[in-house]
This record gives sequence, C-alpha cells and structure tokens, in this order.
Amino acid sequence: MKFTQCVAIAVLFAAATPLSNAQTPAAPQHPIPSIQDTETTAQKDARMAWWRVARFGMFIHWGLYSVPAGTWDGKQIPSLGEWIMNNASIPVADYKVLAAQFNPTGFSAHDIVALAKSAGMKYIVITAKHHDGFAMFDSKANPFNIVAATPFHRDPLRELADEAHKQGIKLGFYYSQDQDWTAPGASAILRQNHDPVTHHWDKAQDGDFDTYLHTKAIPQIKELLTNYGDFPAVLWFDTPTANMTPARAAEIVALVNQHPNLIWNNRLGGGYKGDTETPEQTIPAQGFPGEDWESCMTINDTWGFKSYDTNFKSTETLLRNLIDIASKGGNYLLNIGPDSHGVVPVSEVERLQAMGKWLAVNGEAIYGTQPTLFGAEAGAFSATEKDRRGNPLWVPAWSWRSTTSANKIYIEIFNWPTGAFHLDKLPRKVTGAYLLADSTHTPLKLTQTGGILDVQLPAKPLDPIATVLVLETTK
Ligand code: FHN
Repeated sequence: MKFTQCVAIAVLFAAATPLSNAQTPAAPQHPIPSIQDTETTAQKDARMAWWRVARFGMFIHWGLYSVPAGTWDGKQIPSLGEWIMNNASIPVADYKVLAAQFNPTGFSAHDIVALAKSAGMKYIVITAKHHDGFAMFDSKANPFNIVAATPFHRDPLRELADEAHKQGIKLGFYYSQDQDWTAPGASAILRQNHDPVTHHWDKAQDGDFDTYLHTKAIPQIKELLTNYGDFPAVLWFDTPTANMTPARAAEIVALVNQHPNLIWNNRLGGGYKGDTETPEQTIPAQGFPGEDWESCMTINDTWGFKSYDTNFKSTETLLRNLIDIASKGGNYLLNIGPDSHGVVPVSEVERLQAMGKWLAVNGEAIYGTQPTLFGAEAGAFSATEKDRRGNPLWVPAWSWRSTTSANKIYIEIFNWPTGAFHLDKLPRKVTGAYLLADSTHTPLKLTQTGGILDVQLPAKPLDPIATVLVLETTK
C-alpha cells in the first residue's frame, strides 16, 4: 500500500461512520448529511446499478507531469511519475513553466474512448486535477489549466464527455480536493511519515487552507459538476488529510448532494464514507462483502507517465486480477498514463485490447455477476507468515475463480486439470455444463453425487489464460 493511501485511509477510518443496514440509515454526525446518510436502500441500489454491473473501468492519470516523464534536472526521480514535483521538490514557478511546453496534439478523445470500449471497460475516470494543481479542463476559477496556460488550448474533458456520449460509456472525474502543490495554503504530503499535511518546499506554497478551498477547490468542483452535462457519473476524490475537517468536507458534500445520480468514493475525508471502498494496488483477500468496492491498479509501476517505466504486467496477470476482483464482487479500475503528446503507451494499448478480446467471448462471466459461492479457491491466510502490518499473510491460489448468476455458476479455470474438473460441496444442483468459449455450447459430461461434481473437460483449454466452464444450475 502506498504511503499516501495509508494517510487517506487512516484519516477516513478514524472518522468514518458506518452506514446502517436499515431501510433508512441512521443519520450520522455529519455537519451536512450526504446522500448516503439519507437515501433508502432501494434508492442506493438504483443509483449504484450501472456501476455494480460494470466491473471494469479505465483510470487515466494524465497531466503536466507527463512532460518531465520521471526525469528532472537530468536525474531519474524515483517513485510515481505524477509525484515528480513533490519528490524532486520542484519550486512552484519552475513547475508552472511546464505548461508552456505541454501541447498534446496527439490526444484523441475518440481513440481513448474507443480503447476503453475495445478493452471491455464500462467507465472512465480521468484526473481533472491531480496533486500538482494543474487542471486538465477549462477552468474559469483558476488560470493554471490546460486551456488557459498551454499552447494546446483544448479541453480534453469536454472532448472525452462528447465521445463518451457518442460511444456510450460513463465518464468520471478524479479531483485532488486537499493536496494542491501549486496553490497557496493547500496540503502537501511528505512521502515519509512526518509532518504529512503541510510539507511545503517553496514559500509560494504557504497560505491559508480555507482560501484555497474557497477560491480554487470548491469553485473547480462546481465547474466539473455543472459544465459537462450529465457527467461526471463518478467523482473520485483522493488523499484527504487532517485539513479536510468534517466542516470543510461538508461544504463539498453540499455541492455533490445537488447531483443525486453521482457516485463518489471514500476519499473525501471529514468522516464521509462515500459510496465505494477503494483498495489501491491490491486485491483484498475476501473483498468487502456487502459493500461496493473498486481496486485501482497500475499496468506498470506508475500512474502518471514515466518514460523509463517498462515494468508492464502481463495480460495474464491483468486478466486474472479482473477475474479475481469480479469473483469477490468488486470493480477493477485499471490505469493508463498517456504521454505528453496525449498518446497512450503501446504496451498499455496492447494489453487492454487483449483483455477486451477475452471479455468479448467471456464477458457473460464477469459483467453483472455476483461473487463466488465457494471462497476457498481464492487462497488462504498463512498460519505462520505475517504481512507488513503483522497480520497473517494472504497467500492467493491461482487454479480457478468463480462468479455467479441467477441460474449459472461460472468457473474461470487458470490451471487446466487433466480429465475432469472436480468440485466438493456444490451449493446448487447442476443441470448442464459447457465451455463459454465454445460457440456451440456442446454439453460436457458430468456426474453429480450429492454436492460432489465432476465435469469431463477436453484435453486442452480453449484459452490459456482463463477458460470459463459454465454450470447451469437450479437453486
Ligand atoms: O497520491 C495518489 C496517487 O498519485 C494516485 O493518484 C493514486 C490513485 O489511486 N491515489 C493517490 C495515492 O493513494
């Protein structure tokens, strides 16, 4: 887990008030109740419906940091590309100069939306403003933005919104509401664990947090909520610190409350729980049963583009992550980091397209499914080994996963067994079996005695990464 996420999660968990399961949740002690505090379960189900079916989304980290692309003053700066200003302690004036060099004429909203669609992704969340404070949209509230401060003069969020409408995909915006390294008074977290809130390395960063909140963050959030039609479908906050007090967060809640279809995550701060749990770079051992959750992950080791980060995960790893997450009832928000020309690295494109090919055949086993009815197939906690926090280490197993629908159990097989696929303790009666990638759905021979099932499989898998065995069931 990244340090910044620890801060975010520590702050959130310290103050979060769990929602009641009752029809109308008990009102928590928030200065302004959020929609989650007041809506009924049926209203929440309706609001979350598209997101719960989606299972797979595209995260886009794109901003000025793609210009230095991980290198400053001739030195490769370790860690995340989008953190270069902080990690290299770049003075505000020097960082702002990058805007004049940012002219991403290779950006094509059409191509990015088409890429998401071809990957089988159902929504996109793009950084409208990351911690560096540079707005990737036309902002009248602050001139440090892509339209006013760069030779590009175009609004990528507007272009993406238009394309998302045309191509039928949801669009969400990421907004760093608390950290802003170029706005006086805003937070800046030091990556080491001391003075995490106002780690200013330039006098130009000093100032008053409320002034920042009222003159930049809140006006820009208003712009994002009102200037893009029925988008954003999602507002993705990040890295709340102690500065995001309940009263300050409540001012933002007053805005988001005016958009009753909006989905927002658990990283606003101030004790607000939002809609979604957001584990980062990790897949929780058992998900968050009964909760909406989304694992966000990178394809290589950075969110924002770094020219020399070529540590790309394999398509096999990415696909199995998606399947693992779906089997635990979550969504996979997988990141791409376009370069300073607006172009998505080829290695990322290739992997997404390969995932899309698998989903085009096997998507029925992912979209809109329910979690596994089994559980032990995902792995086990070690009896002896501990993780970094001293808890029993989770050791995942990678033989198979399972997802569920009303009358089917899907078994996504990673390790192809010889002869038969065997299950003990089957929770439903199986009436038939076939391979999802077999277009004829030729029935497979099966034997079922009590809860024990054996399905005869062909000698070879239809897909070396994951072949889906469909079990038709009655309850
Ligand atoms: O600090 C950010 C990081 O740059 C990136 O945006 C991730 C994505 O979830 N969130 C923060 C770290 O938790």
